[in-house]
Amino acid sequence: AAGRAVAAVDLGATSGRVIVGRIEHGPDGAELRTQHVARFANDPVRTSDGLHWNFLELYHQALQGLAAAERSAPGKIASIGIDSWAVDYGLLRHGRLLGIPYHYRDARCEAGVAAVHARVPAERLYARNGLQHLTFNTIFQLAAEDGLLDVADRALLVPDLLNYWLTGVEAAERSNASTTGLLDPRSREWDLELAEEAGIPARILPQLIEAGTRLGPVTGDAAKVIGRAIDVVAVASHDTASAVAAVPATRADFAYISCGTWGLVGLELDAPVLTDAARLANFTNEGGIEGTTRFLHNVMGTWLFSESLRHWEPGATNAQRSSLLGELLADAASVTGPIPVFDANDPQFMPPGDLPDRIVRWFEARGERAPEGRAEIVRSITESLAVAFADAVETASRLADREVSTIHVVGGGSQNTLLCQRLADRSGLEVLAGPVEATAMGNLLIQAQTLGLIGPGLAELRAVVARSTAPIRYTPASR
Ligand code: LRH
Repeated sequence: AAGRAVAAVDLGATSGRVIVGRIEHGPDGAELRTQHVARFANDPVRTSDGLHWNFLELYHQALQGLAAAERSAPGKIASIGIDSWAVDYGLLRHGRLLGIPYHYRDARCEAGVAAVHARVPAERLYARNGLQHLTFNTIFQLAAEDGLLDVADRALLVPDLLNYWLTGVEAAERSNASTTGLLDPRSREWDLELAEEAGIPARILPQLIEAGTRLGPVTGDAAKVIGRAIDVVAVASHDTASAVAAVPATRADFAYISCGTWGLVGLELDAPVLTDAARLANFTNEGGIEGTTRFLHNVMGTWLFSESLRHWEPGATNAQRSSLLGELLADAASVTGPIPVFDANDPQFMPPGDLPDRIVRWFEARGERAPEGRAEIVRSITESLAVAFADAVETASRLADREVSTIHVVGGGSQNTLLCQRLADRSGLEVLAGPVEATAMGNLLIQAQTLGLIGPGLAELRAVVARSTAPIRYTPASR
């Protein structure tokens, strides 16, 4: 295994990165060392028919990043794994893409919700698929395809589509398939009966595979661009699944928040919770590795910051915006007096556009004092996220009847010290923050397990992360 490395392509809703990982042997066992070899923006594009991902650009950047990975360790990269945000897909016919994949924030989903609910009531849908109602769940998006399903012979989720372009293998990796609304959370098989009821042709659903399946080498032109025909491994291709796998928990009674564009707040369970109470609390049951369930709630997440900054600084780069956010958070920390708190779960914050204005109007509509100026708005977002996160942890613990002693925050949002401290204060629980790159680490370590570079099992994967990074501890302020 000497010198062997693995490469992760991790696509988030605002940026993507390619990271190379190596296993080293530390005093207590295997550790993971990571190196960023590429970072790129993910800027969606609006055309006359709606909001799309700049999909070819993402593929191009992934290939360039993988070429950089190969150059960084010539001949050493043993495999490649791809993960991304969930739910979005491309439709194909005879292997050809039938349109530019839509962004889940596109407004067309509403029509799909009405179409599906007319055939399958919400209660029945939850009993079958266990998913929190989000207008963009794949089942609703597919129902909004307006005739395209008559000609399509395949739907591939984003990482599966990229894997297909790289290797020619069509498959649906299960963790991400669990976000479509067409997978049975108990059997982990496609629910073909539900698909038929919802008017979705079964033929478009590809064969399901487990994370850790070897798909085969990169072929054709892609291999030339990368520089070598490296093997592709299907990882836990839902970014949240990879992030939760890489939570450095050392005990069982933890909650997690995978905090990026979205804040995914919940518990890891052995089985789905499909009760009416879980449905009404809008909790989801997604599938993780080793048959685990991600029982969680989607909270708006760092989108509230990033979309505000996009409005304030339209011409800035991602890097400029994140350094400005750092300054605003420092100012926000010293804002005194009562901080206005809004409902960070309110769907009106979902579409792109002037977010600070929507926040101000949220308060005005209720006759409450709205935050004024950038620093107070940033503080109000932070406080509102902390409240929503703490609520979701408490609700998860109640619905699943499980004690929680620690909240692990991973992902980009774990760098937000004000948010982590306020979460500890609001929840009364210890918060352990980091790693920032949990998703990429989960991606890399599932490959490392597939190749036998580390031992098998989720517990070992977590132990590697825990040995490789030291989370930052936040304790609740005494009240
Ligand atoms: C986070 C995420 C989340 C989904 C959303 C669409 O990136 O995958 O788990 O709900 O994107």
